[in-house]
Order: sequence, then structure tokens, then C-alpha cells
Amino acid sequence: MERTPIKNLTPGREVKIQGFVEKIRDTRAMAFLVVRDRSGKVQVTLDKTNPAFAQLLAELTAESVVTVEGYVAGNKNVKLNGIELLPEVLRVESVAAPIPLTKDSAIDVKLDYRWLCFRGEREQLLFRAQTLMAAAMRSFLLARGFVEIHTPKLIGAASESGADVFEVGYFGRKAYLAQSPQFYKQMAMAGGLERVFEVGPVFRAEKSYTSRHTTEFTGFDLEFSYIESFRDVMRLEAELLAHALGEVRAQYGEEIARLYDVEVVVPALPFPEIRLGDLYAELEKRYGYAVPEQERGDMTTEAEQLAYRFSMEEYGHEFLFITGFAADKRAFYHMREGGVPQGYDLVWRGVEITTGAQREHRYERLRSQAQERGLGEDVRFYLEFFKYGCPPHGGFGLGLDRLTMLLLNIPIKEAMFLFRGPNRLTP
Ligand code: AMO
Repeated sequence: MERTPIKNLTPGREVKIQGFVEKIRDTRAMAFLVVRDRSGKVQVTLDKTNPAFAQLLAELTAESVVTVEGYVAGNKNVKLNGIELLPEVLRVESVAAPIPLTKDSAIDVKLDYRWLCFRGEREQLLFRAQTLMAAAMRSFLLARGFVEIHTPKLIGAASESGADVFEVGYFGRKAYLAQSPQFYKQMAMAGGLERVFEVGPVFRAEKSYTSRHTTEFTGFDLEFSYIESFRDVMRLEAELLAHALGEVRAQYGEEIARLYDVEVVVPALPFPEIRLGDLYAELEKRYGYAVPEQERGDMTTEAEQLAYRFSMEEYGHEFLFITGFAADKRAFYHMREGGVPQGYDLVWRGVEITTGAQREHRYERLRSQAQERGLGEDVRFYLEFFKYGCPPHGGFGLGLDRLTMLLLNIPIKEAMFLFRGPNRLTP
């Protein structure tokens, strides 16, 4: 018999279901199981006068995996959807040892047994919402002529800065794990692909212990050619996010509100924008926040959080673009005009989710901006990309895990399939 998803069960049919045993209530004559698969739950009612069932029940534990074949009956007394499954066959596929987790277990214990957390309703929703969000972003870009690329993660030289890079042995020499597909996205522009994106792993050897840093995350990166300014990049990103959040709200908005107590807000276009200097002036005036002098050209963590408050108060908007960073705080490849990097950060609900920019595509200028940073040998191969003609272009990098974490208002450790941090390499 073919397996039926539990949510499709209707009274009056013979079916086969398979899933985890969520609950066992054992009485003298009868036993009641709640069986759960990814689609739903159903009560299985066992008559213990059947000796085969009585024997199986003796060994059955919570979270064991079972196959049940039987008849679906309507029963008004059953709280769970008013139906019960009356089995003819009950087979225990796998007996579960006692579950080493409770709702209140410490986060590190939960991470040790991450797969058991996946069985919960919240986590199942997380993966469905994240899948939809990424799929919506992908289809938005495909509709606009973007192609998806897959760039190497093992590289011969550090990509962004040289700091925060993981070194690995590579047949007797050194290789590094890619910190960003940045150089290769730009190589695609020099190659005339015009519009590319990539969804892939990004590695950062940062010893950060915060709720939003991880040493390996999934980057959603894109790059496109023939832009007139970095505002074209900002506009595309705002449209992309509004589209993705629209889809998530339509399909999962209610469930997210019920299980995570967060409203999915579809952001209005265009997103508000403020220059960094003006933002600091506002934060000081409104909230008495004085940024440390040496941080003035960049965003601090406190400033990100306050920027959310400011954005809600001033624009009624959860997103805020910040522009006008100091050149020495930004990557060497950002185009500059009058010394100002032509790029931005995007903050959502108080956390940076994106860095984006128009890139310097003119070989001589790019070379001298690299030299300023003392980058020589490491970027030689990259500079080559710009020698033989390259369109003006720009793009951004978006952290998918941060997006999920902010969507559901949870720490990044709980927003990822498996978190990686300075102290965590397992499971
Ligand atoms: P950046 O270094 O700002 O820019 O990274 C882009 C986005 O990636 C996410 N992110 C992280 N997420 C979790 N843990 C981390 N340790 C972490 N570090 C970064 C954030 C961040 O905004 N090449 C540029 C992008 C570009 O200009 O296209 C870059 O990598 O969401």
C-alpha cells in the first residue's frame, strides 16, 4: 500500500501512514498513540485485547518510528481533527532511546542533538520558510535574466582582506576557504555574463561570540553590469526582498505569527536611505548615542540597533540603507567618488544583512586602490580580470542565515541547519 501523508487522512479509508510516535497513552484496555509525519499528526487507537499489539506496546517508546496500516474512522471524541486510525498492522521500524532533550535544555545541548530539534513544528516551519524565501529570490532573479554560478570555495589567495580567512593544507601548499565569491562574481562581469548570482557557503575565521556571527554561513550574492550607480543595486535589492517577504507572508505569515510570535511585514518601496554622518547626528540628538571617534566612518553594533529604532520612528520602515561610509572602512574594490565609497549597508530590524556597492572597474584605479592597502601578490590574478575590458557593475552580498534569523526573531545558532562557531565543529 502507498503511504498517505497524515494531513490527507479522511474518514472511511484504508491507509498506510509512517512517522514518529509523539505520545503514548496506555490504559488498561486501550492505548492511544499520536503519530506525526512532516505533514501532521493523527491518533492511532489500539485495542489491547489483540495480543500482538499488547506485545508491541510493551517495547514502544516515544519518538520511535512506526508504520501503521488500518482504517480511518471519524470520532467526535478525538480532539485531534476528530479522526482516529484503527490499525490492522502496526510495525515498529526503529525504537527510540529516551530523548536527551527538553524544551528547556541549554542551547548547546540542543545543538548537540540538532536533528531532534528538527522534529519540532517550529523548526519544520523554519526550513519551509527559508526554502520559500530563497526560492522566491531565485525566481525573481531568473525572471530578470540572471544566471546562477557556482564558484570555487578552495582558493589560492585570501579574497576580501587576508584577515579572517581559514587556511587549509593543499597538497603540500596553502589554500584558503573563500570568504566571499566577490572576485569571481566580478570575473563573471569581465566575462560578459552581465547578471549573475550565487547561493553558497562563505567562511569567516572570526572569533565572534554573538547572536549573529558564525564561521560558515550561506551567502546570497549577486552582481550585475551596466549600472549607473550603486543606487541601481539598492533598488534591485529592495525589490528582491519585498518580493521574497511577500511570498513568505502569503504562504507562512499566519504560522510564523503563531509559532514565533513575529509578524512578517512586506516592506514598502523604496526603502529609506540615510548617510552615515546624518545617522550618527540623529542617534546623538534622539537617543544620546555618541559614537566613539575611531568608529565614526563605520557602523557599530549599538548604532545598528538604534538605527532600527530610528528607522521605525522616522519612516515607519524596518529596513534602512546606510551610505557614505569612510573609504578606509570599506573594501578596496568599492568605486569612490570624491573619496566616498559608492556603496551601502542594509540594516533590517537592527542587524546588518547586506553590504553592496558599485565596483571600481577601471584597471589603473583599482590597482592603485589595492596598492593603498598593501595588497600585491594576493590580488594579482583578480586585477587581471579588469585588463581586457570590463563593464561598469555592482552587486551585493546578503547573509541568508541572518535573513532567516531576523524573519523569525531567533539567534543565528537556531536559524541554521547546523551552526559553526569558534567552539563548534560537531555534529
Ligand atoms: P560582507 O563581509 O559585509 O560583504 O558580508 C555580506 C553579508 O554576509 C553576512 N555575514 C555574516 N553572517 C553570519 N556570520 C558572519 N560572520 C557574517 N559575516 C557576514 C551579512 C553581511 O551583510 N563581498 C562583500 C559583499 C559585496 O559587496 O557584494 C561581502 O562579503 O549578512
